[in-house]
Amino acid sequence: MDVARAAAAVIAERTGVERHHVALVLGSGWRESGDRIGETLVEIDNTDVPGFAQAAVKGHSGSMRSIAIGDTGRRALVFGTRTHYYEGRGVRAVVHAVRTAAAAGCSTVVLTNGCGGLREEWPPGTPVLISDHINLTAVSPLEGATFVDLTDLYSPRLRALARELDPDLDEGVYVQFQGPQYETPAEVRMAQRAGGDLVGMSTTLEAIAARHAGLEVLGISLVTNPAAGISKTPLSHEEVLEEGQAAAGRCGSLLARIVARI
Ligand code: 8IG
Repeated sequence: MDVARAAAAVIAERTGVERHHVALVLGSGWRESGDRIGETLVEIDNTDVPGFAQAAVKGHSGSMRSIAIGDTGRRALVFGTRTHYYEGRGVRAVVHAVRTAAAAGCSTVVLTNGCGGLREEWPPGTPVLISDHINLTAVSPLEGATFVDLTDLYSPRLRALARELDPDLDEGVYVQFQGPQYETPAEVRMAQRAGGDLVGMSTTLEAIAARHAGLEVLGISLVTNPAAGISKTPLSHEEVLEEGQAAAGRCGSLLARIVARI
């Protein structure tokens, strides 16, 4: 938490504002959407902020931005990249952005990701609200006897707001695997039988840390590929980036309208 406070202090100094209100973490396929949230007032290199590392995944930018939310005077803190658990920097590094957001004054975090879809009615390019999760990483960002209730972890209030803005939005259960390899078809079948709808390599650890830090959480996945065994073709990261660009219109407008109403 001390590193998060140090990070928030640098953000306050560089942006000239005491606090930010809403934080967003942009996952695979969401970068262009992030450009549509509002006017970027300040961009800060991740390497200038304590605890942040350069982007490890192609298509993620290694910076964070302070964005004006309309003319409300409110600010969004947009992280252009995230640290994944598979990078091996430990769980604390994975949830550092979320803890920094809380230390920077945010009361809400919007966690976005690119993921594999388990439902045939969700072709690549479909955004899906996360209604709940299954954390298969076998780790937690919480230490010691920290018994946090995760009922309604993904805010029913914010999900209702998102569906009001885009009535075609579906919801689903996100299953986090450690990665970095994609699932085997057998693992995808397991996720299906366990009640999952989406498979990915992020978000659940961040959501847990966010709840612990008192943040309201909204999770939105962009289905960028059918999960292994559901698709006929092998998975590729290029496909992920292409689908993100193709979906930027719908996803960007959704993000902008949600942030304006949070
Ligand atoms: I983008 O099919 C993206 N991320 N685990 N499985 C997992 N993570 C992903 C996938 C996928 N697609």
